[in-house]
Amino acid sequence: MLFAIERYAIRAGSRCARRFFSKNVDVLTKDKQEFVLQPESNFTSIRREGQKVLKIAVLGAPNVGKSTLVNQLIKRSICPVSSKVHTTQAKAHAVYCENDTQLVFIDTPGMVSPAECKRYNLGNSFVRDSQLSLKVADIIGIVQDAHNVFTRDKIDPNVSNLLTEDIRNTIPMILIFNKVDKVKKKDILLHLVNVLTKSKNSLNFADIFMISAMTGDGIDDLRTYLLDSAKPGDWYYDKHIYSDNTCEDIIQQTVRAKLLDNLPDEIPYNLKVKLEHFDPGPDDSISALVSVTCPKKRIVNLILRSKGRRLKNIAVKAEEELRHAFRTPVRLRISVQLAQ
Ligand SMILES: Nc1nc2c(ncn2[C@@H]2O[C@H](COP(=O)(O)OP(=O)(O)O)[C@@H](O)[C@H]2O)c(=O)[nH]1
Ligand SMILES: [Mg+2]
Repeated sequence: MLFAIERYAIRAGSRCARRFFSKNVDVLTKDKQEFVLQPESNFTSIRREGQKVLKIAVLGAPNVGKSTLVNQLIKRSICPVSSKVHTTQAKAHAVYCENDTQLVFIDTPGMVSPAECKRYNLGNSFVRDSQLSLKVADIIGIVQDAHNVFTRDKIDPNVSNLLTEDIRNTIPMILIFNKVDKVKKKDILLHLVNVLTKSKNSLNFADIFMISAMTGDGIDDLRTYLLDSAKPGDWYYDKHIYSDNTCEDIIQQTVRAKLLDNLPDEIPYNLKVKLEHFDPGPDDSISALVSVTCPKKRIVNLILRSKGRRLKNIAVKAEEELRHAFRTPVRLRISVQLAQ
């Protein structure tokens, strides 16, 4: 019986995807719920014996590697990553299923002060999203950049301010040292563990992990730990769903992240990125057209410099990541225009 319901749900899901794929983005934005990445109401009501779930809030200062880590853990690049701060603009759920267990990661924007919100043109979601994600988490992962000598031996004050007494006493926390690939002297890691866990004001961590989200070192162990920590409960999402973001969001955020990586200073924070067209090919491939609107002619010229080589590079990098996100061939075109 369950199988039958599930098969029907999957067929309904793929019909939804087909419907979406055959329309352009204007239609999508009016009816985002239709896209297959979104949870289907049929799905969530299906209960299977033995299901387990775990909701993990991933917290940390900007640029410590939270999104890279979540992408590695779910084996898809759906969270935008760049070398610049504030790549992630709003919280997103990233979902990983293995056997009877579902992990739901909440990738949060880095913590910021109101002054930074203004400087980087950020919405209020930055602080609010992190607070919300804590309230619903079963476990909190605090990510530290083990290579950053300025910040690695203290928990970011914006992070610890979020951890109220109530949260500290009720939700287990784990400490995740990331970027260990860049730490040459490994005894530094031991020193960091002592500094962050042994003083009387230290947070109480259930476990500590040393990982490199970039190379994948330690990721399997961390995933296994989380799978083992899951508790009996209904899955939040159907097993085919891997993000609560729409496809449109994922494409836009990925292009924005590549602009952040490839343009100097704060220029990319002032660009408007919009998915203009999205089309599925007969072979399940995706073609997308993204527009980038610049506030000044000088910036249009900067992006198109070197006979468009820079833009080509941005498109190729974004395409690569989107292929990994959707696990299907992606053809991406980017158009650059001056704001009216
Ligand atoms: N060397 C190294 N770089 C990493 C690692 N994890 C993330 N990064 C880089 O750190 C930068 C910020 O990563 P991101 O995931 O966007 O950080 P977030 O702001 O915390 O989400 C990117 O350039 C990543 O490639 C790691 O384990 N090692
Ligand atoms: Mg991020």
